Amino acid sequence: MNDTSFMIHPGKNQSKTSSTFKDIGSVRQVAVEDGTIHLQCENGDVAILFYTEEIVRVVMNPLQTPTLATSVAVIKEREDVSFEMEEYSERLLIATRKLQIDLHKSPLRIAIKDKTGRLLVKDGEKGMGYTNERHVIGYKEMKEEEYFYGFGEKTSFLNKRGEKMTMWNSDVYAPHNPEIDALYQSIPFLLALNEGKAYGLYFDNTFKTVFDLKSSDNEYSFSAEGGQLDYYIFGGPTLKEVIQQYTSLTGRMPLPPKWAFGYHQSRYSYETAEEVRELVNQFQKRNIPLDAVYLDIHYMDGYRVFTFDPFRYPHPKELVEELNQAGVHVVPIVDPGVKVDSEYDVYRDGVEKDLFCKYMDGTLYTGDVWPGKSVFPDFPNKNVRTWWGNQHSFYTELGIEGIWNDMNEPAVFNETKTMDVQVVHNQDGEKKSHRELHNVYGLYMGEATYSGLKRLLNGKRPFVLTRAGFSGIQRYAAVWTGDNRSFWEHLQMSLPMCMNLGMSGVPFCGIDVGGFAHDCTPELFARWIQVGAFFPFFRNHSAIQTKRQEPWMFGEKVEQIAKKYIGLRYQWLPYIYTLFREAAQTGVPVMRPMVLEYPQDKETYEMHDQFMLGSDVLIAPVMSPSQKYRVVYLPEGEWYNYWTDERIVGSQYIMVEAPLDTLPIFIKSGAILPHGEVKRNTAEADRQLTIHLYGLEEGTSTFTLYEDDGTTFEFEQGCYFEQNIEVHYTSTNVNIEWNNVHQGLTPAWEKIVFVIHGAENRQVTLNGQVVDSSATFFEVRTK
Ligand code: MIG
Repeated sequence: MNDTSFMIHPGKNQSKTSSTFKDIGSVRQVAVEDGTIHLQCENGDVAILFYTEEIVRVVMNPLQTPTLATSVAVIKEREDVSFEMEEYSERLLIATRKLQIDLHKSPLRIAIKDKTGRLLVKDGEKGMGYTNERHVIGYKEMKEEEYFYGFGEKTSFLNKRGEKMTMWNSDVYAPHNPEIDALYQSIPFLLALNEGKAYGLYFDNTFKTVFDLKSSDNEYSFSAEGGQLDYYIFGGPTLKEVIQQYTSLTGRMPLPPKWAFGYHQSRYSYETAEEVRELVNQFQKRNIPLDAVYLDIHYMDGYRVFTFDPFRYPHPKELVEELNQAGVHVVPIVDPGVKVDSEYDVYRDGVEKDLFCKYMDGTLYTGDVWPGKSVFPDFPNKNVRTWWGNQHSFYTELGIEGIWNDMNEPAVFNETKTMDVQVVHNQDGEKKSHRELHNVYGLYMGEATYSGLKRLLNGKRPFVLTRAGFSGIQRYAAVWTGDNRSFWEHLQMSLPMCMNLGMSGVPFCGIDVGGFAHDCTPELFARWIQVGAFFPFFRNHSAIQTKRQEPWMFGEKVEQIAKKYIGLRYQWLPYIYTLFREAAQTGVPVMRPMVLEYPQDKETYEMHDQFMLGSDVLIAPVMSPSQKYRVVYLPEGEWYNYWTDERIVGSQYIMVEAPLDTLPIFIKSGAILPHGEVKRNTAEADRQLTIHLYGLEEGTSTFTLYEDDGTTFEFEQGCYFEQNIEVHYTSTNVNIEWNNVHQGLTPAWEKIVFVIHGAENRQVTLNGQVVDSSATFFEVRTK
């Protein structure tokens, strides 16, 4: 892939590109129609429109009146927002109740402020414009003390200021390193933080886009190889609100089935049914929890999707049933490439119905992938997606409820690594080049897969895992970050990668625990599985010909460590599940960078090596070899060491001892942390719920626990359980209130135990009563 050549910035290709840049120029005429402000400018037109009082959209089209159509990423209908507008000779002032736009007319420069007049963002020196190759580009000012997050799936650290990033879905097997800017996902969205306050910018353009926060110290640019300069500004003012606003526009994750949050085991490949049986046996024998096993490409008959190899997997239905009986789900891989084979029904049917990608002259596009010469479904077309979705009855009839989509950038074995950009998709009647729709191919495949499964599963929640995607991918699939390696550096990088994915609207994400390529070592594996247990998506996966990575492959000591942390994942599930429910409702991620919880604390702004799980839990993994101590930053407040209950005041860096079996975990005082039980898998219900209360000196804390059946969509009809736990601490008492918020379902708990940490020598009451020690359902313990 050649670097883009149209970027306008000092020092680079100046002579070549600066001559081609054309500023949009001055505003000549202003008109308002249907709530849209149209600006006719010297060198093109601009439209400004509000989606909500805090979301404004700006569209520039150099050639014609801007189209207000959106990409597939945007699902929100524009609200009817009232605004006031005042026109002066030099300026135009537009205000909703939450945002103000201060528009300078000649040349057109836009400043967006909050209702108090605080500047959120304004155009850079250059404003917006385009080049003679019709590349559109916008510039925004970077304030001196401003930090940048989001951008989806990117290598390197948390704060992206100083980076230049390309959005072009790419299969990157070469080791992921800070230099690689285009990976499998394209999420042209950023969050900017200045003095604790944030705004967001989403660039709704599916062509190859570039964000350049590197070439200038005081402005950044975002540009695209085609289409319009079409972007949304989210007014925040907090980072969490920016995420909520962005996900109100591009959608949120539907609640996945609970089994998707358990421990998953994968390998490229478990090559035979016998191997899979033996694998599951080992988990059972060794008492290690397991919720899912993945079938990589070897399960197929000559890599034909929607088939099983008759020799390696002769009776798939029996195998799946047997595993399902044991509470283990089977997740087969499904790639987009369909083998060209005139005896293969999927190929024949798709050709007959005209469902594969073609060139303008009608010839089929073919490319080489695993099956050899292959064709590719034209996913931007709705009929194609329905057809593809329906193919999944092949799997659902066997009892499969989860699908793993890979190679959907799409990856093709050729020099450009993808489909010919000259291919023309039929987007429901509109012909659009692959150049324009490349970045959304995986998103459309995700939609096809998720919707197909949902139709076929009769009320059960589907699980889809995807490698490629675009803004909005959270509506259909969990994301894993592709082919990492068993490097300590990749363990380190996995934190900021997933934190930024989470801030980019994708709460359900993870990495290949243990590393995909290269050989993992016992120490690296132990450290990786510890922290992996607290990532949103928890799957161990490794590549063919690398050291095997099942939890027992690194000796007895490491096996015990793996078992301990996989077990911990299950214990923590009631808390994690509640956080996922929150993510589904608000978009706020489960795995949170420190800055998301402590936006006023400058220490956190670039913190990439520790994270928060929800608001109350701090995870600080060890990520270097032979390291037995690490420095941890504890923000304001008081904290408890999860393992020792030691209380430590915050606003300081501390040194923590962390021998190989210890992942440093700190709990904020006041936290209410529900624990279930270690069990074989999520198919087993918790009989006991243990609620850990981390004592405050004085004050009140609350937590609302969420629980449902874990498998169906009945929670949407009210079939769920929500309990509010409120704890009042005084110098003499701990009063726990256990109040039902919603009881559409009765959880299976036979016993509820409150464990009080700290808050010594106080009288404990539950809903006003002193708890009788002979009580059978409720029990209170102090630690
Ligand atoms: O590398 O299907 O990222 O997880 O095991 C080639 C084989 C294709 C790439 C995926 C990886 C998967 C592998 N695939």
